[in-house]
Amino acid sequence: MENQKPIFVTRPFLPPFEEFSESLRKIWDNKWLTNDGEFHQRFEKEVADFLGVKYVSLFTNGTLALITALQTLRITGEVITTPFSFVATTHALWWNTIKPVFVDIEPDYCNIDADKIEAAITPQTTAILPVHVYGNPCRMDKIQKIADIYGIKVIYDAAHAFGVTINNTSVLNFGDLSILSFHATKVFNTFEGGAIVCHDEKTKQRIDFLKNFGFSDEVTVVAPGINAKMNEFQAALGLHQLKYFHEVVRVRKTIALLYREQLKNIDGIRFLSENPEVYTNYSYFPIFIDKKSFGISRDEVYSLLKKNNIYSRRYFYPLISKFPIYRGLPSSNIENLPTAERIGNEVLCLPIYPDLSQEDVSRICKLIREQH
Ligand code: T4K
Repeated sequence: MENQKPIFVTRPFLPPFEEFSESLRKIWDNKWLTNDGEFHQRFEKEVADFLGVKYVSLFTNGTLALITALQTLRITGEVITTPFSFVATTHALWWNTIKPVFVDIEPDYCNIDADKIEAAITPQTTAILPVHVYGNPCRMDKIQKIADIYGIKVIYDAAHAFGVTINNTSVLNFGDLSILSFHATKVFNTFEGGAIVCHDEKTKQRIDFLKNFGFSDEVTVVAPGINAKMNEFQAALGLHQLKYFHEVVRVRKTIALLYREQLKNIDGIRFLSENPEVYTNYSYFPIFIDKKSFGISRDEVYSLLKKNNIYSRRYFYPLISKFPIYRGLPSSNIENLPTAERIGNEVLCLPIYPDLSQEDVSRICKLIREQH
């Protein structure tokens, strides 16, 4: 069993190579490799239409999109955010010399607990930076209400939420800005890549200046911008990927349902809640293992799978608030984050990607079930 091929938590979906090679040939012939080329212009428009949003600005990755989103709205002081995310969420604040203020999460979807945000607001708070964790939407109405009352901005880290809709509307239409990641490990990838979604042309223009060193024309620099442009190879891949997205989600859903079926009614194993108003993208398949009722801990299950060449991941453990850079913050105190602490110790993301066979899913489930 130990020589079986490794099964990773994810594998990128790629279109047939022949399709992409046609685009590669064009890029080679044009010798236009980056800086708002033909593929970039097309992808930017097509992805906005596909997602049902007004404006998209493409980025070379999600982290630079996040850093630039904060710059776009001139966010300073303190920002309320979640400790249960990939570390890039909080790093984006650090890069803007903004103080992160962590608020606990709710257990159903693992998103920031909207009921706890208000108590964390101070005169220095200028924005809320929630994450649609695993692609499940935050309580956006409640969050917007708070933002409106206090006159602060909302930037959604929607790195996991490509294509996710709630009541048939893209989650990206909420808040002031949202950012996406098109990293290789994401449900929609352009090798690396990312985007900012905004709702008006003026904001898009500012974002586009900021991602191109701050240039507004050949000789004018309006802000200390950065280089975060998406190149033609990434954009060309994105165009091909769009065609396959819904099929990719359909296959991922089949795998998710299989896991739910084969791991159901086991004491000590819990799934994420499901929201019938949401079209989700099944970007991750987390389970939550309660050692007391299940018998062994999450880490023991993780190690057992690893021994069998199955590489599940503990997204998001450790909490961001535990890293040395952030653990000294008052809001990192464990008493402030009891649910995040518990979930961080219970979560295990199981492999999910289009090429994962049903036999492999069954083998993973069997290994887990046998521990109970
Ligand atoms: N906000 C949130 C909420 C995020 O989750 C992320 C990124 C960001 C912001 C920042 O967006 P980007 O700047 O990344 O666009 C991965 C990704 O690197 C990261 O993009 C992602 N979140 C995070 C949740 O996961 P690792 O360190 O776990 O990746 P890695 O290299 O261990 O890959 C996991 C598995 O995927 C591998 O075991 C095998 C497979 N894999 C990976 C790559 C890169 C492949 O099969 N092929 C590949 O090319 O961070």
